[in-house]
Amino acid sequence: MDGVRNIVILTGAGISAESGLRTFRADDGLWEDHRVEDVATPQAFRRDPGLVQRFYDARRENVLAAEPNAAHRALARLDEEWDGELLIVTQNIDDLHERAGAKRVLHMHGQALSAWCLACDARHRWTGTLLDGPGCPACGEVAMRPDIVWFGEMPYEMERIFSALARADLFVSIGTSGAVYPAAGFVQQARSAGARTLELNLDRSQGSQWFDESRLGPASALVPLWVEEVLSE
Ligand code: BV8
Repeated sequence: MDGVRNIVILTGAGISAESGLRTFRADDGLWEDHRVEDVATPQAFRRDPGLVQRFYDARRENVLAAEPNAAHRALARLDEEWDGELLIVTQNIDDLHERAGAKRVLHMHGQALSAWCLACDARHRWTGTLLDGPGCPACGEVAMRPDIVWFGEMPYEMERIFSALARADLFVSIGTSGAVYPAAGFVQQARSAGARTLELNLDRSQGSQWFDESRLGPASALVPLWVEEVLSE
C-alpha cells in the first residue's frame, strides 16, 4: 500500500460476533436484556451492584468460552508481519485479539478478565466471579469492580490513541456501529490528519459517510482478504 506506514485499526463487537459473543444493538443484542443505564454506568453500580456484578460475571464466562475467529487471526498476522506502525484500538472487553496472537492492542473500554480494586486501585487478572465479593489479592478489601469503562467514564489511554490517529496514514474500522463516542469520532480525526479511511462491516455504520471506502460483509471473510492485500503490496 504505497505511502502507508502507520495504520490504526478500530474494532467493535462485530469482529467477535462470529466467535459467539453477542453485539450490543442487534435485535438479540446485549442491551436487549438490560437497559444500558442498569448495567453499564457508575450510577447503576452504586444503585444495584449485584445486578452489575452478575451481568459482568456472565460476560466474563462467555469470553472465557469463546475462541478467536479468522478476522482476529488475520489481524494477528498483520501485527506480526507489518514493520510500520500499527495500533489495534478495540472497544471490546474480550481478549480474542490477544488470544489470536496480536500484541499491539489497546482496550479503550477495559477488559472482562480484569478486576479493579476501588480501595487500593490495584488491577488484577480475573477469571472468576465478583458477585460473591472476593477480597482484593493486594489489600484484602472487598471493593473490586469490573475493570470496564462505563458510560460517563473516560475511556483508557486516550492520549496514546489521539497521537496514533494524528500520525495515521490509514484508518480501518471493523465491526462497529459508530454509535458510541469518543470512538465514533476517530474516523473524522484520522481524516483531518490526512489518513485514508476504510470500513469493513456487516452493515453501513452510523459514520459510514466519513469513510473513503466501505466493504460490507462478515469480518471473518473481509478481514483476511484485506490483510492479504496489505501484506502482498
Ligand atoms: C465519555 C464497555 C466523558 C461496557 C462501552 C458525543 C455525542 C453523544 C454522546 C456522547 C458524546 N460523547 C460522550 C457521549 C456519551 C456516551 C455515548 O457515546 N453515548 C452514545 C450511546 C450516544 N459516551 C460515553 O459515555 C463515553 N465516555 O464520553 O466520558 C468524559 C469526559 C471527560 C471526563 C470523564 C468522562 C464512554 C463510552 C464507553 C462505554 N462502554 N463498553 C461493556 O462492554 O459492557 S461502549 C460499548 O458499546 C462497546 O464497547 C462499544 O463501544 C459500544 C457498542 O458498539 P459496537 O461495538 O459498535 O457494537 P454494536 O452492537 O453497536 O454494533 C456492532 C456492529 O458490528 C454493527 O455495525 C454490525 O453491522 C456489525 N457486525 C455485526 N456482525 C458482524 C459485524 N461486522 C462484521 N462482521 C460481523 N460478523
